Amino acid sequence: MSAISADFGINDALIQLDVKDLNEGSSTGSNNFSHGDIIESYSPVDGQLIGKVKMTTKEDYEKVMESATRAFKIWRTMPAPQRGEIVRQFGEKLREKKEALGKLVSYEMGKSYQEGLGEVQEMIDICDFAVGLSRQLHGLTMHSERPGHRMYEQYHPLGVVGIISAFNFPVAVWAWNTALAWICGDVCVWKPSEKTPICGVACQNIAAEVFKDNNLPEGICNLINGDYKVGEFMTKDARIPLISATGSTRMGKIVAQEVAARLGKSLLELGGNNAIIVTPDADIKMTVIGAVFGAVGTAGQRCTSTRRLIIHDSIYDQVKNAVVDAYKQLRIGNPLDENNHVGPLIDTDAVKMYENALTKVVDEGGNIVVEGGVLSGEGYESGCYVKPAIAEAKPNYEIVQHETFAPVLYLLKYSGGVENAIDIQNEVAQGLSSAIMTNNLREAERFLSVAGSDCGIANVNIGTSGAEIGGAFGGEKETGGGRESGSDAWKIYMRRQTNTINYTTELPLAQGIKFDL
Ligand code: UN1
Repeated sequence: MSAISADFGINDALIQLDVKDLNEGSSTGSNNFSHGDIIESYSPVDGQLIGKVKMTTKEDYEKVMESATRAFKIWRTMPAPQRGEIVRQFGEKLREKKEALGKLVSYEMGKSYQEGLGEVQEMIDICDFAVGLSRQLHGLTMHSERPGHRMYEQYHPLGVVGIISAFNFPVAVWAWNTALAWICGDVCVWKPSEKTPICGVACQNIAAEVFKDNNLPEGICNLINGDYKVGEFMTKDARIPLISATGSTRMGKIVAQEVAARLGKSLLELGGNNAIIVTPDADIKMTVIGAVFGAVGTAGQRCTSTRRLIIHDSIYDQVKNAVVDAYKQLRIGNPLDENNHVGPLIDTDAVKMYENALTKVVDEGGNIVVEGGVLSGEGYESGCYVKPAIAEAKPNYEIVQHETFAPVLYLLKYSGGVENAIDIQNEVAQGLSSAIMTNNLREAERFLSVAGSDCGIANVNIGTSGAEIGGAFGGEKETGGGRESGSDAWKIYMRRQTNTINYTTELPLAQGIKFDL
């Protein structure tokens, strides 16, 4: 194994987060209800067992729901700015534990330590955002058509919010949901990915401590463990008005149907197939940084990872050569070692999908320009380390239409005007993130116009990944249509009520209807 650079090692982190001797799920914060089969978490970094948790059985789940429902009745009556104060304290705790949690994220998920820290930073940022928002949950006041009447709208909490999150952002996506849901007055039940359960326990511990310190009920924050069957407890449960789910489009379609069948609401953040358009007016140096970080950062396992570069034919060779050269600098290895750029994939199933994608693109006529492959030998014992690969392809290849959660970048060529590149970009089923590299105002504005990118995120002169929490995050089409984190995404966590108050002695009806008795 390559040496871990910081003095503060993974063991110290596990101790600080109270997940060191996690054995059979004995430490899931204050509400440890799970008694089912054991899930073992192995690190993709070195293949070592990190800890074990127990799955949540149906009976366990019922206890969680009882606790959550009870807690909601108390939490919802607390003024929103006071709830904001609790979220502020949670953000402070995250600041204290940033290194430890960042390290655990890196070790359990496999992203670089820097990215692990960045993920915890997103949690801190959303807490700050939520604290301010806790004084701004405002509705509108309208003019009534009737004299002596006042009409306005207000927002109330929904109740129990169910959160299903993915392995690739094992802590931040939960925080985006939970920080907002909490200030809105909701309580949360969270099922993290069964691939990163220890991150879930660590977060639960941190949050539980804050609620305990403030003499608040433990059921405001709840953790359940398990696979999709445990998720189903929530998606089919009419006591949960909102399910926020992050993961594959396949999973999202099932969740959407189950939740819709009981007329619940769902907030879906699903697959992306994100492209950067590179026009003749692009700054090549910036393009290379944006494209390489977008394609190989988090080993290509972000929803916002760059999967396609759509390059104008006049600069195609120049851009291709610059990106290929940059790939030669990439160091692949232990993500806790800050010298490395690329860590492992999450597991060997992900490695198989990566290999299949490379075989498929060649079968379809593609041309590999940066060779892929699975690494073996010292430091790569987990079998999860792969080489970031680049293939020249055609936009209509089946594999190019598909989201492969791995560092595989497709180079596509366009000719003529920017509208042709936009057409290629929009041809896929997914609609999360998109970018254009250009110094040409007309091209940039065209890309952002109604006839431009059809994605939830459209950037100019930055890459597709690394969205800030202040904006609404999410995408269209098969990405699911949900919006999380910033802007007015809070509204999905609340129910809107329209109130009309008559302060006269008459009872005039709306629409001028006469109803004399
Ligand atoms: C995800 O991959 O599910 O924009 C979330 C980004 C991050 C969030 C990604 N802020 O890449």
